[in-house]
Amino acid sequence: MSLLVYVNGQLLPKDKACISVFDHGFLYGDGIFEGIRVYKGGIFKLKEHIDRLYRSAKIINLEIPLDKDDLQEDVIRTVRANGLKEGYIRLVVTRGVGDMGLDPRKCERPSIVIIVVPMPRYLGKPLRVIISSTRRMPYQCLPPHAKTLNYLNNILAKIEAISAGVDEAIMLDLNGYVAEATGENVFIVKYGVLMTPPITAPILAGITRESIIDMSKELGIPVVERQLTIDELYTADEIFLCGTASEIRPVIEVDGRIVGNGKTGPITEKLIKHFDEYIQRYLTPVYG
Ligand code: PXG
Repeated sequence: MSLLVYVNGQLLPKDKACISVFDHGFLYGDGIFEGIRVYKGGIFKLKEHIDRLYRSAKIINLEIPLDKDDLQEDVIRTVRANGLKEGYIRLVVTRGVGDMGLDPRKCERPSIVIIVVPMPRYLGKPLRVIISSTRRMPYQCLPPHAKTLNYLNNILAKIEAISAGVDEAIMLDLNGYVAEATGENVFIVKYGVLMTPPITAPILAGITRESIIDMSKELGIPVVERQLTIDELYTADEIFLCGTASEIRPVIEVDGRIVGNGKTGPITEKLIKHFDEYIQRYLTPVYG
């Protein structure tokens, strides 16, 4: 059976699911999105993702033409229609169909798309990274807490990682402090403490990041949110990246330097082991 894609309230077969070339999401990247995981027939932290989508919408001054409950129902309906038990949901809201010119008033109604696809688990899979020369967009230019359709900044960093023959890129802020990876937040372990850049840094307020902080409290691991420097990254005992798609992935090499002993560190391992049990508690069931 072909995948069914939700487009503005309708479930359409994959090859019939289309958006106008006049949509400002396509023309200008004018829109927002969420990436959400499905585990064991349940949607992980659905409410948190829906809340973040509406916050992103507010930041870019876009009014989603559905209330939160209805949109949440439509997400569940799309997953159910596809019979998906494990996978990934991409929820996209654009400014809508307009004409040439940036003016968002030309767009009558935002477009809403929900795509669900199978996705493998990446939990625990090690990564090699570089520090990218492309800096994370500062909040003075684009509010980093809005998960917008403008990912070119991150894509340039990703291209740099690919050219360097590694898996991922860590981006710095304009002052040279660690910000985040191209689609993941960054944690390090140093002095026996788990550390991550604060929410005031130019980073996305990751839902996995929040889950890590939550799990650390449950496991009695001390967590500090503070600015991190490049040398702290180079000399960290452990580093991991976290995000919806990546889950929790240990970083074993940064700019050619081996992290710790080159294996998954003990605190990262503890969090990875706890993750599946933690997920269980935050699943919205899709199949009753
Ligand atoms: N930072 C950025 C810039 C992100 O885009 C995260 C952190 C992690 O947030 P969550 O809420 O997922 O823990 C993200 C989100 C992909 C992909 O295909 C991943 C994201 C965005 C776009 C694509 O891997 N991650």
